Amino acid sequence: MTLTLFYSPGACSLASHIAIEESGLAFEPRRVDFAKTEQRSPDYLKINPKGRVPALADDGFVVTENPAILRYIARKAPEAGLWPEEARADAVCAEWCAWCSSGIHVAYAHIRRPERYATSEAAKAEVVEKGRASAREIWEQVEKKLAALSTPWLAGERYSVADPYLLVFWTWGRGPTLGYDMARDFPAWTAHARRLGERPAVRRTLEREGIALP
Ligand SMILES: N[C@@H](CCC(=O)N[C@@H](CS)C(=O)NCC(=O)O)C(=O)O
Repeated sequence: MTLTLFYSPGACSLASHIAIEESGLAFEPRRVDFAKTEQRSPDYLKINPKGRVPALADDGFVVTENPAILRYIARKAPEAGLWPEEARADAVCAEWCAWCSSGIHVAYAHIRRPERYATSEAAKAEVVEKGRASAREIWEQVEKKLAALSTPWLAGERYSVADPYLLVFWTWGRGPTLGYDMARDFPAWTAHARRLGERPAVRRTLEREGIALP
């Protein structure tokens, strides 16, 4: 087996984990235990010196960062059709992946990881407070985009890697940090998450990570 996906249950690596499960490629899922800070262990830092998940190792070649891994998986398994060919759908898929990575995820990180952005306790508290406002705003922007969507999936009639990427943030929305009532406040997003939850590959991955279905 040449492909190994390093993930941590419930982390943003869920996007790459679902995508590789969808791809049909043979892979080994390797859990990185945050409780034991394995992401900063010397062995893991040899794989990803950034000390983060996900990382995908392919016969000595390592790729990190969800958007890059998602694209790599889609290219390795073209028959699975996980990245759109058509120019506009391609752009929409890339747009969602970029937003997930640099917008939605980062807004959330201000709440969960204020120590990345400030030093003193007072400054960290401000980062968290601002992060809460930004997260709500960005969650509402996602909801608005999904409510206006006329297709079942983000990039059109066909499922793409952008869909499981967005699912990560739906699960974080209902989690203890944000504690949103996703079904009540974000119904279009919840309908999208539930469509994902009907896919066998998504169900298998959520089960492996111990995450409840949407
Ligand atoms: N931009 C990266 C973000 C990766 C990232 O921040 N992963 C988090 C989990 S969601 C992590 O590994 N955190 C471990 C830590 O901060 O110690 C990506 O999209 O892959």
